[in-house]
Amino acid sequence: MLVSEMNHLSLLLHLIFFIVLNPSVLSTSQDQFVYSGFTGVNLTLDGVATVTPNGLLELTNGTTLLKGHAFHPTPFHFGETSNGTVPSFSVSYVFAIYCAVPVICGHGMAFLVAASNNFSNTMPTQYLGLTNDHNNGKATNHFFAVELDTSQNDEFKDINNNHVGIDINGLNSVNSSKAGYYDDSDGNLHNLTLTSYKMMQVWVEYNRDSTHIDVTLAPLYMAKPIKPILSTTYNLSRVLTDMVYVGFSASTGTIISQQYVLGWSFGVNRPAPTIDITKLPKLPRQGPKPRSKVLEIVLPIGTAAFVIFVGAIVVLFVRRRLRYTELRENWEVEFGPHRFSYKDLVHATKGFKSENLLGAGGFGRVYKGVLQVSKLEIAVKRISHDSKQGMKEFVAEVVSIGRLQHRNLVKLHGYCRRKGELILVYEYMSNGSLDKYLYDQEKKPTLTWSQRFQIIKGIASGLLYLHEDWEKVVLHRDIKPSNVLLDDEFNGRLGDFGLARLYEHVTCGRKPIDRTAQGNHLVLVDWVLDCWRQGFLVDAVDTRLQGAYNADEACLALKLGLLSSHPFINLRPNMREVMQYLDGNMPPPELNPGHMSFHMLCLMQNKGFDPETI
Ligand SMILES: Nc1ncnc2c1ncn2[C@@H]1O[C@H](COP(=O)(O)OP(=O)(O)OP(=O)(O)O)[C@@H](O)[C@H]1O
Ligand SMILES: *[C@@H]1O[C@H](CO)[C@@H](O)[C@H](O)[C@H]1NC(C)=O
Ligand SMILES: CC(=O)N[C@H]1CO[C@H](CO)[C@@H](O)[C@@H]1O
Ligand SMILES: [Mg+2]
Repeated sequence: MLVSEMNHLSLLLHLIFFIVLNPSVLSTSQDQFVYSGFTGVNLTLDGVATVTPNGLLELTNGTTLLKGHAFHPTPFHFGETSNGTVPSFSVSYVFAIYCAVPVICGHGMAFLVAASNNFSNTMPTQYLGLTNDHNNGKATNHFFAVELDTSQNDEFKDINNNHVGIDINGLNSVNSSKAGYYDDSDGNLHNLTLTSYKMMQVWVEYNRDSTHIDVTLAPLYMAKPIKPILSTTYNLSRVLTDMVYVGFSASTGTIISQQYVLGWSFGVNRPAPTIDITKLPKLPRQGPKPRSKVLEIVLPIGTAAFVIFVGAIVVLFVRRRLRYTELRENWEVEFGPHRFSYKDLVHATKGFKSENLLGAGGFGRVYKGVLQVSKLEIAVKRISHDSKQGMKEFVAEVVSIGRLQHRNLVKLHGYCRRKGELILVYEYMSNGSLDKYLYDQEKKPTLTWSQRFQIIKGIASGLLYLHEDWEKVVLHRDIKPSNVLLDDEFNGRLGDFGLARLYEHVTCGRKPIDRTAQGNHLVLVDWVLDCWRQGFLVDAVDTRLQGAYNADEACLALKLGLLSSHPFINLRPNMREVMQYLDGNMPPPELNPGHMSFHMLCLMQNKGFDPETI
């Protein structure tokens, strides 16, 4: 009575002791055990076999030509039943094999039941640490093993390099089968790769009565398949003795593989207890070092950001390039010094801002700008011009005009060309164009007579220079108040000369005038008549001048204007004479009123006037 109570107490204490000290051991007794992970488990290890800190039983460690053994520390007394018959037993374990080079792997591992736990006299390589070349297969070895063989050895008549075998006393398997399992639902064989480094479970069962040995294999998380992958009949009573050790053996050869056991259970005369697969330790990561979690997140985002960044830069760059693209041709090389870069002009005009717009005419818009480097004030005229035809000649003329230097001409600094566009860069005229004074009465002050007369003289002098002093005859052809510009000293200056040529046959709508001496006069006539009609003649009655003008000068201007447009060419004064009259170096000409019929005046005022028709 007392004895049995004490037994119960010690059993309970035992249980508590084990459960508290070693949570992975759920139950242990003389005829069964189960380890779901090996943390704190007392195993008898030799060779390179170790239990890792997180509870993995590692049989070999990744170094060549080594072996490792792990045994349950205490033997099992199989001979209890006295007649020496090996009892039924059952084992299950979870394993994984890592193979660095999947096509050529190390030799594998074995579960074994043996009379001894001393395997020091064995060899690594193909012997799996079970035997050596002398004792392989000898009855004195007294072991039964189930090999998971991952290399094919012809000397042992291996069927392939991925098989399960039943070994008695040696490595020439009694029976073997390629690794796999039979599906319970359809009975089909599914292959498994032992070296896949996937966790798999093995069940080995020996039946004492039938002497059947069944080996079943399945991926982890799969219930034990009904049909074993390998079955054989072998009376283990002829192999094993009264006392047996159970454990694992593995070896590496010249090629490395690593064998891990994650969980293990064993039962004598009962099924092996179920391994709690939720408690199994984690396998170490193998192969190339994986990227860290941070990198896994940061890298794609970083890459995407980088790609977007580069894309944006490219887009900006291309846009910038497109923004500043110019049209340059070989023939322009000689005009290099007169060529402006579009980029400079964009910067000078603050990107052609509307607040820099000076005005728009028949050819395009004119912008005020300041060149960044020289601080030179410029007027930039953008002319849309698609045709390439005549462009070379025109640019040549622009450049030759650019060489003109006269105080009554607006200097043409140079040009720039883009697709469909010609850009001319002029000297900036701070007081704008004459039309502003003649028509924009509110904004601008009324010009005094002396200012007006100075302007007339200036323009006449500018025209004279264009006609006579310059080696080339340049015709203006487009004289009108908006093309008479005023500098800071209020000198009249001619602008836009030569430009009409660009549109000679296109858009001007004006009859081209002969490049003859007579033609020159016509130009002046146009202008004087314009002034007369729109400005001076009106002013004579206009209160703006309030009679404050020199009657002689006004009369002279008028007479000159009319004379210059005299229908009889030989009666017209030439440009030099006009200049002399204006300067007062010659007495004013007499104007015969008889010559001035109303009809003639009409003729003279006709801008399409052609001398040849008279
Ligand atoms: N060099 C310049 N300096 C200052 N302002 C200028 C200059 N050139 C032109 N402008 C201004 O820009 C306006 C537009 O000039 P633009 O020559 O394009 O037209 P327009 O003279 O009216 O007609 P057209 O196209 O027949 O010459 C002018 O009215 C003038 O006020
Ligand atoms: C494996 O164990 C052997 C013997 O202890 C040792 O020499 C070797 O460095 C170990 N290899 C690795 C990869 O840890
Ligand atoms: C009438 C007029 O606007 N005159 C101006 C011409 O330009 C100079 C210099 O910019 C100014 O000082 C004048 O007032
Ligand atoms: Mg103009």
